[in-house]
Amino acid sequence: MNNALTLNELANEIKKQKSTLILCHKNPDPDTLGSAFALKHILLHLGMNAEVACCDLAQRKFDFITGGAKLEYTGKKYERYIAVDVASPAQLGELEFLAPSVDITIDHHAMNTRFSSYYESFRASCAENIYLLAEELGILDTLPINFYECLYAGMSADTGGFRFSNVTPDTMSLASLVIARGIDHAEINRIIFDAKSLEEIRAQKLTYEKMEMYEDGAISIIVFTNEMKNVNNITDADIGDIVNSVRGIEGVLIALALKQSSKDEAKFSLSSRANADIDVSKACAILGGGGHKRAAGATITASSPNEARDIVIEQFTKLLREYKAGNKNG
Ligand SMILES: [Mn+2]
Repeated sequence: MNNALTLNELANEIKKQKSTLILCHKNPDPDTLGSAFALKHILLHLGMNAEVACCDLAQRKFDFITGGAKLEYTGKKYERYIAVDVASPAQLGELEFLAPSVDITIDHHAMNTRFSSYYESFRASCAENIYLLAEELGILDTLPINFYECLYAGMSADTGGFRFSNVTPDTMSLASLVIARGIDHAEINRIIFDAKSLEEIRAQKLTYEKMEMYEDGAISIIVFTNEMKNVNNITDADIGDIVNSVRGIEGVLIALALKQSSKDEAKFSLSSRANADIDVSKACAILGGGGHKRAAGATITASSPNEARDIVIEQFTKLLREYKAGNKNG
């Protein structure tokens, strides 16, 4: 049954002694990884066997969260499956076939499809929910420092270093409690935001060369093709947050990144970000995806990169014009 769990019910479920596989979303970011490994700390502390799996490799620089674990799904059977920061079965990527086995989802996406029993709160990060769970279990003082490093990584990453509009007084209060545990928060932020591989820098350079602007510079888009990746020795992990490069340009209200799939050249994964009060998840929903109001995604099927771009630009141009018309009237 796909019912909503209260925090207390979630804690009671978590306490049941079951071997557990924790699932992250594809292209794993510090929130899904931090939530998963923090939850693993909780389960280990409660005396259970727990592992984390993801269809994609985590970036090496996130070893401080994963401990360098491979995250591959081995086919081993577990008594319980928990998805963290996963909004829909499709977000499991190649592990989507495990979606029917998921017993509990812990998430913070407003557009979660509730594919299992779920605990959700619309906090800025999923990591905050894991903190609340540990608090409910009464074990905050007994968890290792790495538990707090994992949570801080998730909170900081999903709020852009506590700069995005999703930050609330609750976010800052929780971050304060996490920092009080003695973590090296400056080093975590340096790793997340400043440490880039040479390949990531090369991808960024290419992005600034190839990006296109629409609607008088209010929409920026980069279409990252397989050819661009192959010629420049760039992997999908290197362009994970490339949308932030086109988002930083003055005057941009909607930033878009389309990445051609390395496995299926007719598929393009779309990331969208809003620099104003524009609900980009609406346009993504029309395109078959979803996400948060100011950060959402979808997968586009098209016969060429240009066709994929045109499909996306059409929807977001409409969205932008609606926003501008609304501003004029209001
Ligand atoms: Mn998240």
